[in-house]
Amino acid sequence: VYCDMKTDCSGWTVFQRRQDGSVDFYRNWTDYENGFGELTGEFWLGLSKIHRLTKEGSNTQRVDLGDFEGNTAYANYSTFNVSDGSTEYILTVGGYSGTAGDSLAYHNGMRFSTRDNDNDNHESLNCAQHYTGAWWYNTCAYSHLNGLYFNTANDDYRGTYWRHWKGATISLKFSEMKTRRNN
Ligand SMILES: [Ca+2]
Ligand SMILES: [Ca+2]
Repeated sequence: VYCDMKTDCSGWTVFQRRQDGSVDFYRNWTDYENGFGELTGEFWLGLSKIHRLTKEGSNTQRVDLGDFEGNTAYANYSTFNVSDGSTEYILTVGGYSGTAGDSLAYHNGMRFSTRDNDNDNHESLNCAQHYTGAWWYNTCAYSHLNGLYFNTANDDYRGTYWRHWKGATISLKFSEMKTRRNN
């Protein structure tokens, strides 16, 4: 079994991590397309790579979360893929199981949006600018793991949150998003 920095021996490829606020996640379309950060620390792997990882076969996504009190939770999606750049990286997720609650269903079928490319469903707002993040915004977000990183459990809609676990806008300490091929 081949294992490296971004693919552990269980076959998961991590494509997002937040843990200490060391990397700025309020970035433009090109950065989200190509990726940024450090694979050993905080990073976004890149939408084009996430598309390539999920375009064939069927894939699972797992989201691991941690709060500032030492609690952890996860969300597992037995269906997961991200479309290509020509369709602005539409998210497809389904088959939820886990302990965090399903805060991605609201984003199923949405295109990705960044501050300089508004593809959300909110007619009067640029969700990425308003929420200071980048996500598969609807009108706007039930989960927001690329938001601002706070060092406490702030109640701030611009933060990194997962509505069905800690509440609509309570900042998390840790997040990791990963995918692997279903057998
Ligand atoms: Ca667009
Ligand atoms: Ca909009």
